Amino acid sequence: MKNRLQTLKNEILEKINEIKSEADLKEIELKYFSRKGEINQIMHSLKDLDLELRKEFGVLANQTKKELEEAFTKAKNSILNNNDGEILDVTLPGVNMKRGHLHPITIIQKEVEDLFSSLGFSIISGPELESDYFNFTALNIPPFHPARDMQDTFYVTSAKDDNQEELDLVMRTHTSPVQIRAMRKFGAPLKAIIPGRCFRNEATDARHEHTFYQFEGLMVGEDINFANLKSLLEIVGKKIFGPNTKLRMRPKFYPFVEPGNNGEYTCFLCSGKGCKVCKQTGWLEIVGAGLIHPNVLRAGGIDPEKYSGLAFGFGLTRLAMLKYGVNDVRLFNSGDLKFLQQF
Ligand code: FA5
Repeated sequence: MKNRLQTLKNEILEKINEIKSEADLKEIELKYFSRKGEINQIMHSLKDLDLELRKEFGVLANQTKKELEEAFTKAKNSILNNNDGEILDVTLPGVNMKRGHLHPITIIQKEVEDLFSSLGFSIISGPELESDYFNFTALNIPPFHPARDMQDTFYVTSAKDDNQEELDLVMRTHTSPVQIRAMRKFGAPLKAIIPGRCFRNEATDARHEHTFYQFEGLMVGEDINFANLKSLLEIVGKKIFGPNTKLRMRPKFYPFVEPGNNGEYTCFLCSGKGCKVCKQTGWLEIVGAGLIHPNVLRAGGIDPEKYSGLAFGFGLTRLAMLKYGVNDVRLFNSGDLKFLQQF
């Protein structure tokens, strides 16, 4: 009995090693592992043995059967899946991948980029960690000037520039420093917009975030004037808020423009009649703008006697709030899927 068992074991292991196809599998399964297969026949014949022998061979036979079944299952999986042990059912339906979509601020940014590209503007970007010089001084806001108080700033430990000189770094408070970088890099004439992230040390509330988006517009050339600025801002307003939108410009001080103004559009919700969104005024304050100050042109390496320029800065995050009727700016950075899935 013992010999018969050992011979059968050797024979089956040899056959398992030679399995090459599903047909081989079936043949071996039928011959050895089926209900009437040779292994079961041996197991069956145990009952004819004496009690003592049955005990001894019973243990051995069960152990051999288990070993052979495991070897066969492994060979079977390997043939069926061509992949050690893992079962692949190609008839199962695929897993449906959830697709994301653009963030609402990116949607507005792309709309604005499309508009300005169609008007011949380039789209450029600049660093978010900026030197104090580009963020303030070059924009006609010298150190210790009270105008620095208009933007509460995150100052960052100073670093050294390429010439090993100390640099004071700030998280840029607006996209305006890229005006200087663009003028230095491309010279005049120049037409560009600069969308990007800005940072201010704000006590945050429904309208103020520490991290928000702006987009800057800049046009430098001969005879650029206030009429050019007004018509550009009118085009943007009509594109974003609808064709009946009107613009009004009221004086406002920004050190880097002269004259400076605040651009306001008729409220898209009440068409200028007065409502909650425009605080009953009929107008929405959206954009700071003006003609570029001669000192700023000079800092950008451009001769103010020959060239003039216009510049404007929109709060992109505020545009998204108005367009989508979002009443709290902090939702945009919250990562809250219930909020984001609405767009
Ligand atoms: C500026 O930042 C100027 N650089 C804009 C400018 C550019 C003026 C070129 C003239 C010429 P101001 O601080 O007003 O200006 O910000 C512009 C817009 O950014 C605001 O109207 C507002 O929409 C948005 N903004 C400012 N601070 C925040 C904030 N904490 N959270 C969200 N949006 C903000």
